Amino acid sequence: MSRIFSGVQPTSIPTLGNYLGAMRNFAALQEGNECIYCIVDEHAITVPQDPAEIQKNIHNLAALYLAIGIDPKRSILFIQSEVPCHAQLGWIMQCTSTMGELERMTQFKDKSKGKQAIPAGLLTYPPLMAADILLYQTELVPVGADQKQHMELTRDLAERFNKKYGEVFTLPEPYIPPVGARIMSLAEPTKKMSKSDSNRKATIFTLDSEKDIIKKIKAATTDTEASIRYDRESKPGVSNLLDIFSLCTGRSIDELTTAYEGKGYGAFKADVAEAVVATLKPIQERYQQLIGSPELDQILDEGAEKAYEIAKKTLKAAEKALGIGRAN
Ligand code: AQP
Repeated sequence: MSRIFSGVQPTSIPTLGNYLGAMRNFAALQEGNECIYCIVDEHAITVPQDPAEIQKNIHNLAALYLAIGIDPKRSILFIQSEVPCHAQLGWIMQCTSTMGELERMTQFKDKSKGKQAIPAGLLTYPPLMAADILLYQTELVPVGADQKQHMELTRDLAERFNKKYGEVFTLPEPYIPPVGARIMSLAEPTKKMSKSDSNRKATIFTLDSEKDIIKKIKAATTDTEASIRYDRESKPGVSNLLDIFSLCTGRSIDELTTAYEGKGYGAFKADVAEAVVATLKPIQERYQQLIGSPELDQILDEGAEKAYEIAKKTLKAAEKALGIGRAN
């Protein structure tokens, strides 16, 4: 049995990338493990958010977590800002990090590129993420490949703190799936699929209608070769669709390329779209039953209480090790 922690930002409706790369594993990992899942709203405000919009996204994400199979009887589901220990340990982790290592983070470089005034929170996002994970003495963190560098930093910070002040934190391991860890944009398949992509055609959202899914996949960028084979370098669009198809059906890439030999992109895309619709439909149906339910608030209240009980112990131990407050 392992302690699992992961989070999703309520920056929009989660994408097919968020689902296939991370959230799908959240549900599977509940079997035999102790899981804690978080709506990381403090991470979301590292870039400006509309208050009404983020409020809506928090509720939508809570319902979606349950719709993908997170069982609140087995797992803890809560909102990051409702457990103040995250911001508190986040500060301690900021004081454990150096500017140099934070400036080297690829996500910081990407998200700050071209910005006149860079929010300081974009730079200090990784120490807050480290705090999220370390507060729960987490052993395994299911994430997509884009979080690998932040996971390495989390381990470095935990190790640095432990060496200097004594063993407070468990060193977590990332759990990055072998396939699906990086679902690419449908419009620019050399770039990852993202919630905040301004081109809405680039991204499939988990709550997209059947019509929109079909339309977006039909318009997905491929190439002029007209052959369905897997090659991330020279055929990123087709390879991305093959990954999506394989993950949605459980059929291997080899099986799919054999089955579609000699067939055109039109027929292939139609079948990929059908597989995506079939994967998302049951989630969307459960989501519709849950979204207005008063049970949702109760689950989040209980989740925050349970999370706080665990988190406060680690925070206290870190403060005690540092000698701050009257912790001794
Ligand atoms: N394209 C992707 N393929 C596979 N996994 C992905 N993840 C994100 N994009 C892909 C994984 O989803 C989890 C939740 O992501 P997040 O909400 O914490 O933020 P993110 O990684 O920054 O995802 P987005 O969609 O790109 O959001 P925005 O646009 O708001 O920044 C993580 O485990 C992530 O690895």
